[in-house]
Amino acid sequence: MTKLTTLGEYVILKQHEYPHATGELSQLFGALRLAAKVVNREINKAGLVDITGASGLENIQGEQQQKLDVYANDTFKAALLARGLVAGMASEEEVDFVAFNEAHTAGGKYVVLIDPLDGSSNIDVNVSIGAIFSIYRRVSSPDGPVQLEDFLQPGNRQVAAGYVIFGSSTMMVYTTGNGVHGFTFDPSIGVFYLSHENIRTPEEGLIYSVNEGNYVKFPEGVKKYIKYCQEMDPDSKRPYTSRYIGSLVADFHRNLLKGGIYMYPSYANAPTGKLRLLYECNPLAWLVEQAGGKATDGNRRILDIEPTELHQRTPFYIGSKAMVDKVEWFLHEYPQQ
Ligand code: P6P
Repeated sequence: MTKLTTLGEYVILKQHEYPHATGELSQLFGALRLAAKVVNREINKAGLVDITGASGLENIQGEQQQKLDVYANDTFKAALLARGLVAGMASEEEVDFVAFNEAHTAGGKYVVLIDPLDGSSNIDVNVSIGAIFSIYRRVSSPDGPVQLEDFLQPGNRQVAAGYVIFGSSTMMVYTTGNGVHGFTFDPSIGVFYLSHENIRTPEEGLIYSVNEGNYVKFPEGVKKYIKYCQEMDPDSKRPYTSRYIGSLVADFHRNLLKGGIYMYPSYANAPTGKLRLLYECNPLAWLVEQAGGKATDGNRRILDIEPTELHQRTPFYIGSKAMVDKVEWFLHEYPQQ
């Protein structure tokens, strides 16, 4: 007999495990859950209504903003604002952080950083995409509006992190520091059911994910590691399998469950990599560590990087611990000339 536990019930059941649990984090998850359902509905209709395709606008990154990017950003923002627990939000789709200064949010003790729809260039070709979120307690005085310092905290200070993957099924995967738990959405009744409790990622994986089209630009150590993955060595089950969807949440989710490594190195035209530290790398880094994996920039633990800018990027190596250790070895053995 399987147990039917919803995301809402599970968060409340487990809230006693949060330090200083006051039920507020549970309420915050309610906002994220609601927004995920609303965005999921629009994504599922995307092929049917004129909401796909470019919005004609650009985001802070100068990337063509897809209409669903904007819709997802506004939906998460509205849901978080309504709860009154969040003092402000930073987003890939917002130039600066957004202070929630309304009277009912002034004392909000949390800030949320989000990539509301990562991989959105895949929307029109029906490839899985995702939302990634990261939650901190604010550090500035609750008597005043939220400050930049509330958002520029290292990933090791997160109180919750997770993602929603909008794929063949929609799932929410999160951690509050007590393991990683996955919930699958049942659209017929509009609930997320616990489907993957205490996710552990295999210490060794057989999948490597990187855009090999950039091979010639990669650091020497990355080139050597890719060749290592492709060598014939049955004892170590090589060659590995190459899988790269071009949608971070989809590649990460598959590797989390099956084992594997995702790499987005730095190279000449991306000297600090492409992925953003605060709302892409930090939340996924905490999740993978909570599941037994590892995440670095090639030298440092992602979660220990002290942020200096809201939209700063970082080289990103994340996944099965033995695989991340191995690429780090190659990076140190073959330092960039
Ligand atoms: P490239 C999507 O734009 C994204 O941020 C991630 O979802 C994805 O893994 C990566 O960029 C793909 O980048 O340069 O390989 O197309």
